Amino acid sequence: MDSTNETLTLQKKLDAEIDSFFDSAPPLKDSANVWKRLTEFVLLNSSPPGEDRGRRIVCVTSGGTTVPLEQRCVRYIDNFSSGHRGAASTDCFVKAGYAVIFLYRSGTCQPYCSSLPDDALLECFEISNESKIQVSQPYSEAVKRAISDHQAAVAGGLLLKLPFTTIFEYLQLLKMISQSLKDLGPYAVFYLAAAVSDFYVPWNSMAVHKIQSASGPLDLQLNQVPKMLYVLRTEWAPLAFCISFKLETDSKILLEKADMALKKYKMHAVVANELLTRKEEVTVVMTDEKITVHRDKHQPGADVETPLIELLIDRHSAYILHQEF
Ligand code: 9Z3
Repeated sequence: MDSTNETLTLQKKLDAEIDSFFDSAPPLKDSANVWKRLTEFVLLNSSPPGEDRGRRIVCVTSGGTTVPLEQRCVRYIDNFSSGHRGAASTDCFVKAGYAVIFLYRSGTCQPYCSSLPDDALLECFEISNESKIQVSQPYSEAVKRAISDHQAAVAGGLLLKLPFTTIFEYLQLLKMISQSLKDLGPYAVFYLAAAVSDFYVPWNSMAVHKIQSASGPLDLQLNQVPKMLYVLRTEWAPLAFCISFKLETDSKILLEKADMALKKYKMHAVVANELLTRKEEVTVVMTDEKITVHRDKHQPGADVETPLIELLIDRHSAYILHQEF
C-alpha cells in the first residue's frame, strides 16, 4: 500500500472510531440550551455591522475527565488536574481582550479565585455582631477583586462557563464549541489544558448497576479514546489556532513527546509540562522554536500563566497575519 492509501485507511479507521464513540455516548443533557448559550455568546462577540472584526474567542479546557465504570455511576477512573492552569489562563486571556469559553470539570478551580483559599466560603466570611455575613478583614481586598473582575467578565459577555464531568460530556461539548466557532476562522483559539482520559468503557458495554464485589476480581477492558485532537485540528476547526498540553512525570521524555504531539496532531503549539514543576515553568514547543517560560520568583503571587499567555497571544497574532496575507 502506498503512503496516500495508508493515510486514507488510517483516516477511515479513525472516523469509524469517532462515529462509534459519539453514537454510543449518552446524549448530552440540556444540549439545546448549551447550543443557544454558545451561539448567543459567539454572536455577542462577533463584529457589529459596519465594523471590521469581532473579538478573538478562546476555548479554554480545564480539569480532568472521568471515565464511568457503571451507567448509574458509583465508581469511575479520573484524570489528575486541579484546574488551576485553565482558571488562571482564563483570567489572563480576558485581561488581554479575548472572550473565553471556559469548559471546566465541575468542582475544579474557577477563574478569578486563585488568590482565595480552597474553602473560601468558610475562610473568607464571618458573622458580625449584628448577625450579618461580612468578609473577614484579611480577605476583603481579594474577595472584592475576585467578585468585581468576575462580574465584569460575565456582564461584559467575555466569559461563558460550561461544566463537564465525564469524557462523554467533555468531547460532545468540545465538538459543539468547535461548531459554534467555525465562522471565526483564525480568530478562534483552542487552549486544551484539560487532562483527558486516553481509555474509556463504551456506554453500551458498561454495567448498568453498581458492580458487585461478591463476583470476585474485576476484569476491565478499556477502549482507546479516539484521537480527537487530530480531528479537531483537521475537521472541526481547521483554521483555528490550536494549543494542546503534554504532561509527563519523566523530564527525559517530555520534549520528545511534545514534539511528537505537535507533528502527529498538527498542533500550532504544544505546552510541555512536568507534573512536579508545572507551576514553575513550561516549555512551548512550536514548529521552529522551543521557548521555556518561568514564573517570576521575585514577584509575590506571580504565576507561570502570565508569561505563557503573553507568548501564545503573540504567536496567535502572527498566525492571524499569516492567514490573512
Ligand atoms: C496539562 O498538562 C495541564 O498543564 C495540567 C495542569 C493538567 C498539568 P492543574 O490543572 O495542572 O493546574 O493542576 N494538561 C494536559 C494533560 C493531558 O492530558 N495531556 C494529554 C497527554 O499528555 C494530551 S491531551 O497525552
